[in-house]
Amino acid sequence: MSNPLVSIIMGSKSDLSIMKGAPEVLEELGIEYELTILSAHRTPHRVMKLAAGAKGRGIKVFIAGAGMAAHLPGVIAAFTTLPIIGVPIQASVSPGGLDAVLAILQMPPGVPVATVAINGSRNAGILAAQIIGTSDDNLAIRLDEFKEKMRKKVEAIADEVEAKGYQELL
Ligand code: RP5
Repeated sequence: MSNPLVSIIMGSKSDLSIMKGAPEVLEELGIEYELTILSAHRTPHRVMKLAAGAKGRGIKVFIAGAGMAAHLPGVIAAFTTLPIIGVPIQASVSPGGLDAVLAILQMPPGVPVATVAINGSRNAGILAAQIIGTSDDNLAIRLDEFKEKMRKKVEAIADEVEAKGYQELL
């Protein structure tokens, strides 16, 4: 994409199937992004270069997903003042994803990273859109429409369960 506003990074190719929720929702909302696979531990110099140069390239928000000792979002935060949304990923050998949650949540004072739920890449995309939407009126309208669609969908289910009883929805 020619003018990406969101930079999506994940620690491994094995994270892609979970992280795809972020680019998917950004596409739904019409927001340009870049996406790559870089590791805080395996490719630290390239992470540093990408993070340090992002602001100059017009990036507004980072979404960084990693599992296990999930240092990627925090390492990006060390090199930029752009907001970073961390996605804790439940890796196959993880104790329920809590390892990544704590690694991303427990940033030292002065270097924050926003954190979504375990495997919450779609919410990370929506949050990135909402951050950008604070200074983009057209996007703010698209976000209102997005929420409205969600409201209607949930209300349709409420109407259905109220009319038919819960057994019909099982
Ligand atoms: C983390 O370790 C990655 O983000 C991934 O979630 C986990 C396992 O990585 P691989 O061994 O699958 O490359 O760095």
